[in-house]
Amino acid sequence: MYWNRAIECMDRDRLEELQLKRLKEVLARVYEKVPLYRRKFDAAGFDPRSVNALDDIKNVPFSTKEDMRESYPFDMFAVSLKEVVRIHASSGTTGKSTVVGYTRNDIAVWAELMARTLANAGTTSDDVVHNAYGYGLFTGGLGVHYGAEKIGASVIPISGGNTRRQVQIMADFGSTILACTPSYSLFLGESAIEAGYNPSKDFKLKAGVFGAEPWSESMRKEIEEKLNILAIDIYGLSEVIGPGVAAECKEKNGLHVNEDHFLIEVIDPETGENAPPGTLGEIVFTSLTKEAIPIIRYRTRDISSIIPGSCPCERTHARMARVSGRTDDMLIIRGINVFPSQIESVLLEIEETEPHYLLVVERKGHLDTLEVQVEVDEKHFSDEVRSLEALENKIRREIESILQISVDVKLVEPKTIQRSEGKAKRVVDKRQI
Ligand code: DLL
Repeated sequence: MYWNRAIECMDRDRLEELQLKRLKEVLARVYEKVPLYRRKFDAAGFDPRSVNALDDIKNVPFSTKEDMRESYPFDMFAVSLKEVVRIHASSGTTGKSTVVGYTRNDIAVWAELMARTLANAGTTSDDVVHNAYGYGLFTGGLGVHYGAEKIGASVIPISGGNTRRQVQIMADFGSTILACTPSYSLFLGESAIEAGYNPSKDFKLKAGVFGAEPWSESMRKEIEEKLNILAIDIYGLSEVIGPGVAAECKEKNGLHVNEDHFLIEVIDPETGENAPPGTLGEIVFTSLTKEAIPIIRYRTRDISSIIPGSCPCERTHARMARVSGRTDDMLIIRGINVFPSQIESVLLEIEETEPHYLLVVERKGHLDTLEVQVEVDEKHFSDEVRSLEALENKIRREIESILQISVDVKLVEPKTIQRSEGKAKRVVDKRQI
């Protein structure tokens, strides 16, 4: 099902004409309005007026998460705050988060793209959308919300957490579309069974839109079987717009990128050169229409490829393969982006611990857990058990206040965490997805 067939199945030549027109406009706009881009363009000797073909994008300098951090909070905005109607944020690599803004028009575009995404899963105005993505600074909750309202579906803005209640509401309200992270959908299914429900009989669910974290074909199979639904993969990132950047159609053979609004490239992360279609590399996006915070050749650190050939659904927009990894050390735990450096910065502030730590990530019964093991210094380790417990609690609270997810902290004896001669191994990810 299409939300906007004319655009989604647009003739490619016309689509590329539209992209080129929008690319020229956005380059001129950021050069004028955002000092960071002006500096970058000037330093690289790039004149935005020199772009005459889409391929000329390769002459444009990249932008990165570091640029966003340096511009914290609003320096990459191309409009004044007066024109911004919404602010979202996601984790940064250090204490500072990555902040993004939306004008009224950006919100309208976002709603349109999320309507397309939800329509891909068959959502219509007859549906009840159970939206268990988090509402708040995270873009998942409100992104799905606006798309579902645009379609005219009935939205249940349940947000995350309180799983027993979610299960009951899903059954009582007759939710038909589930929106949440793929791991949470399995946890919901399992909790429903534990509570005595039979998801195939007691729920009216027909499809789910799952994303915000990596998942696999085998996980899709499990979700589809357990919940008796169609499960599609949806992708996005705050810097580009949030969810709504790309989504699978019912063919489930790649995620159609909303190319009328975003230009996608795949590059070799080492050389920065464009990679040929079908080759894995780092995904780079340029937003073509964003007003509040346009991003130009933004290096996502996500690894994927562009799938050559056309899709039987007749959509002409390029398809990207499901995201298979990252070029950096970002972890996604229960849908929340976590950088080891965020935890490190907390540990470094704590006098009683040594700067040796290990993060152990596991998936226990479909839910991710994070254990932070950290060495206590010699002096404090001889202390009594009670004060060690108090220290564990203190560290846990500080980390939780920064990450916004629960963690376990385990203090270990001095010199027990394995030392490395090269790059320290800080993370053990035992999840198999
Ligand atoms: O996770 C936006 C989103 C919300 C997407 C709801 C889909 C559904 P951020 O918090 O900024 O935004 O995190 C973006 O999450 O760079 C990827 O590494 C990862 N990610 C998002 N979707 C997928 C997916 C939202 N379908 C980061 N598969 C991205 C794999 C994903 N990874």
